[in-house]
Amino acid sequence: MTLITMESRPEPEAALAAWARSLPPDFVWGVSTSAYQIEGAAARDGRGPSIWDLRCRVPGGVANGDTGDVACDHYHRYAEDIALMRTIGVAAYRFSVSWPRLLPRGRGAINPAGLDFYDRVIDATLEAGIEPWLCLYHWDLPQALQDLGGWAHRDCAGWYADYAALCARRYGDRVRRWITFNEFSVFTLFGYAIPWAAPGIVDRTQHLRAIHHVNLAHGAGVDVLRALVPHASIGAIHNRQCVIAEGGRAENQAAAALLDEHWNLAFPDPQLRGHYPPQVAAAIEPHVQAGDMARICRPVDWIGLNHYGPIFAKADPTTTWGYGWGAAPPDSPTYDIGWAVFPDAFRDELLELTRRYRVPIFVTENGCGGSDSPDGSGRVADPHRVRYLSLYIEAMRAAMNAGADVHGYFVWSLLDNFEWGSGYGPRFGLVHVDFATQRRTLKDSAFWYSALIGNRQG
Ligand code: IFM
Repeated sequence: MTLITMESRPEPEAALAAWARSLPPDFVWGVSTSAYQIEGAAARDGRGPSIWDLRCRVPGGVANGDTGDVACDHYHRYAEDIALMRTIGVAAYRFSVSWPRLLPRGRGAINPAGLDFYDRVIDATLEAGIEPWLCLYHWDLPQALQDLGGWAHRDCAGWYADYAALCARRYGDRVRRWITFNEFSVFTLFGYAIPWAAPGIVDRTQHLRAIHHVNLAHGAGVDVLRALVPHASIGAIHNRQCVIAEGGRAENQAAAALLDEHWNLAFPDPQLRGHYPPQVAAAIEPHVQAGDMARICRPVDWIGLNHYGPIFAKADPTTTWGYGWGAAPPDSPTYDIGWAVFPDAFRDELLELTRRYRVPIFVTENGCGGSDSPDGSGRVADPHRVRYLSLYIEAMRAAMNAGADVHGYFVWSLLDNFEWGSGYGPRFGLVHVDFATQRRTLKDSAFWYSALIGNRQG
């Protein structure tokens, strides 16, 4: 690893650093990853194919024809990656388990090598003094279950519950923090209505059924975890970003309202308030059975918020739901990959979540994609990410000062990784990965974050 002198490291602003130090000791500073995005070893040791393995083989499915076959080779390099987390000084590591690594066909025969892998990850994380936060689902459905209908099939909720029980029985002795799903609305919308993700289906009915069955799976997962891991602290991760009508124009308002329901409300509202938002409720009604809302609305201990910036909607009659992705105002601040930078929207989202759902919040993802690369000395300077993190953590501070019930913050991501349909183009890591050599280099932002959170390794 390249050594960078103290003088050259970016430092957090004094006021922000002092605030971070003043937080209660149980405020959680962490980093996040997900299985398909980092593990690689896609065909090793008995792992079965996931919907993303197939998506990567669809022409045009992923930029540059990239795949998660090797990714960051975390499957073999997890110890090095955990050592990097220790160097940064995080208290928590959110990762996901690959369902097809444990159950190659989604149900039935168990793959012992897959179970062993997460034993090793969990044990090494704990040995490093870092708390593992285990997410059961970050988008990599076993392909064998997709062949049966995937999330559009009501039984998928039961298949998921069985998988959750397997994880709970195996890891519940060491893992306290459990997450049922990551970003419900992203994988259902982009998987079943707008074909930007696996399985690439475009169908209103399947989208509605997927929404409902994923909600049922969440509820079943909470019940399984409560029953099998008595000390579990259980949450679900929601992506929420305010939806703005492109150009503020009247003809885009209806599009923004419907996208807001699909993107921001269709999961947390039924899970935490017991009902769907109005337009979704009307459309989904044929797929709801007696007792379902009680099955979905199960008490959780906290919710996760994944937030990057606002999104923009425009009317588009050619799409499944009549809305499309709009553009940010031309003068908006954006980062490298074109996403809008609006820290005030993050502050408002934290306050709105607190008001609407009244459960503790962890920011489980926030971060900045770029095209970082090492300079001649091997240093990876990423001032855009340092600035982004600084602005957004400052916004979190403002939200907390105004009453937002926030208990932790995780950067997306520890490593540069497979960014789904964008392949390996956008880099989100605090750690640069040279995908040709798998060499890891701490970026300036890693040093900055380490200084902010009070690196235990000092
Ligand atoms: O890489 C993704 C992650 O898998 C889910 N949340 C957003 C990140 C950046 O796009």
